[in-house]
Amino acid sequence: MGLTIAQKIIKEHLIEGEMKVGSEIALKIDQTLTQDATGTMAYLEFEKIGIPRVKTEKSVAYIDHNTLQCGFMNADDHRYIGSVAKKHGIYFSRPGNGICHQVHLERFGIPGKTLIGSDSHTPTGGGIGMLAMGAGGLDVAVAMGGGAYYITMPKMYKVNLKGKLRDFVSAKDVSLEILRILSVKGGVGAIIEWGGEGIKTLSVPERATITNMGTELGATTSIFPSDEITKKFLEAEGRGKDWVELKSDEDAEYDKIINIDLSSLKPLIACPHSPDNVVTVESLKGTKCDQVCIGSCTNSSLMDMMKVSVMLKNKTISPDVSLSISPGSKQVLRMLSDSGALSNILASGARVLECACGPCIGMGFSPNSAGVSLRTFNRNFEGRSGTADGQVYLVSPETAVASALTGYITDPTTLGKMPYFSMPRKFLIDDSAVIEPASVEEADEVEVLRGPNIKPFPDANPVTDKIAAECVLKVGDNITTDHIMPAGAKILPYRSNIPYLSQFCFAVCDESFADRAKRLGQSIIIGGSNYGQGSSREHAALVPLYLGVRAVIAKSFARIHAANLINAGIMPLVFENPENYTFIGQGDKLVLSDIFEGMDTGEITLTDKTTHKEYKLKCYYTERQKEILKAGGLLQYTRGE
Ligand code: MIC
Ligand code: SF4
Repeated sequence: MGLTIAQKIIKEHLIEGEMKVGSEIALKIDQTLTQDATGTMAYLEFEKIGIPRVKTEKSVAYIDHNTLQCGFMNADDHRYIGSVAKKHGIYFSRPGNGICHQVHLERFGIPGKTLIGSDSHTPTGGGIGMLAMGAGGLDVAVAMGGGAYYITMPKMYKVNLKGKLRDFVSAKDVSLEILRILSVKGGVGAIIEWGGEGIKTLSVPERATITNMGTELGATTSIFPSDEITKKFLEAEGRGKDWVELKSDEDAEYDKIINIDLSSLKPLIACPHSPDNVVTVESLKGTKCDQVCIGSCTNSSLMDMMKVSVMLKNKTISPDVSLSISPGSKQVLRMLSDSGALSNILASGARVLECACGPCIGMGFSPNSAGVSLRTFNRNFEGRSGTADGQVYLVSPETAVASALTGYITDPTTLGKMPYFSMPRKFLIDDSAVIEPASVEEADEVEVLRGPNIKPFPDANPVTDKIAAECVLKVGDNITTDHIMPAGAKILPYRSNIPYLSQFCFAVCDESFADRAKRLGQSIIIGGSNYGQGSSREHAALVPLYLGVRAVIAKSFARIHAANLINAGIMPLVFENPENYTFIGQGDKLVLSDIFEGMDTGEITLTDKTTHKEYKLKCYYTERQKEILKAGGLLQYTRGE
């Protein structure tokens, strides 16, 4: 049997395990990336592991999330990351250089290599044929130290594209279409390979928009072949020598095949508050909008910005709309500026923000009360924009501009013909904002600079044979890590201060959660399906650990979050019969017994002392995961404590 692209890369990087769907495999990791909001924790963990220099081929630390500096915290964290990177062999991308995924694609990604990043949108690298996955900070720290990355061998899905996108319909609409088809759970446990004749019409940045948003499907990652188009992109970046061809075998087998005709796609829009809540833009036409934001790691490439520029040329945005534009990288911004395209944007009345995540993570530019905000981003979870009742819709850059001009949700295909623009054959190369690490000889002299905002890790809490604890919180389906550990400009600066962060845990669902959990000392959470979807932030596990959460029992879990729970020493457990979720109430006294035996048999008994009922729970831990849980987490396990 032939192999898919992902299977070929996995085979080449396999350290342990069998390439059998559902079994645990260990992969050699060639490259890592971190961003600042998860990076401080990842580097503190790396320091604890105690390896002097990274063992990867390339590791890069980006500053792109926490760029508003209201007080010393973020600036201190930037300084810490810059110094720790210099000491341990990591390249440092300074604030202003751009969003990690955009810059990594431009300057560092290599087809056929493995990449893990402490950010869930790391699969953006799949746009040039990397096997790129989001991971918890601790997993990235271990990989930097030369350790393997463990995943469950995924299923393989294939999306075949045919035809060609019409004017004003773009890669973002392809992402929304696949979300409409599969939903935010539809990619769980799978790698999505994109192929078919239609991919020849998509440039690398367009492919990267699609692999970026594959994260919203819950997929392990998404990948495109590395072909002539990839080669041209790398050549334009002055990195033609990094190109290798990658394609699946003719007789590769897939668990699911989906066909999409690009020619028949219409502009789509994801309504509040989920990326799979997709309808046609046409169906919402005439809805008034207050704010439009263009940028984020999904739609901030030069191509996206050029489209925006030509559509805005000689036009002024609606006086009722506030429009922000954040180019994805310094390369993009300089090219916009040098070509004169930036001028159209500025003249239109748009506000140009720095090359960073910005509004996507609530780092400024929150909408007005109950404001309708159209964003070219990838997530519209409730409250994420920083305005609790903000109504965030996800759209393409084309729909964003059309709506900013009219002041109403507007289908861009009604605007006639897309104005002409051309893409340069060579990109402007300026790596001056990437600081090289110190040489091995000089590394000892580098001082790591720590600010007062760095607080110690929560204490490990090794799993015991019996856990008796109250159900402190019961939540529904599709709970995101933004519910568990919200982000935003006010909270993000405390990513290295778990005690401070803890007061905001689950505040979106229940403001009393943190106090109640603390008072109980130890507790259990009950969740629905796809618990922990969204970001890779390990804080969504470390903060509950700090608050005494010992286990989360849910109908199902999102991949990265389940791994983060285990890494933090918290047991993720799954209802054998999902209907039993209904019978357990918040406040019930729960007992998990004979846990060690249950970990071996894969079945643990839960007794609800309040209702006097018993339920069977499933756990699918590998030998390694059992040891991690018994050690109280991956850090303790790695250090042999
Ligand atoms: C996000 O888009 O939610 C983030 C912020 O980039 C996160 C990482 C984080 O929480 O720091 C992600 O996607 O992993
Ligand atoms: Fe940054 Fe938003 Fe992308 Fe996360 S999704 S990396 S916050 S731009």
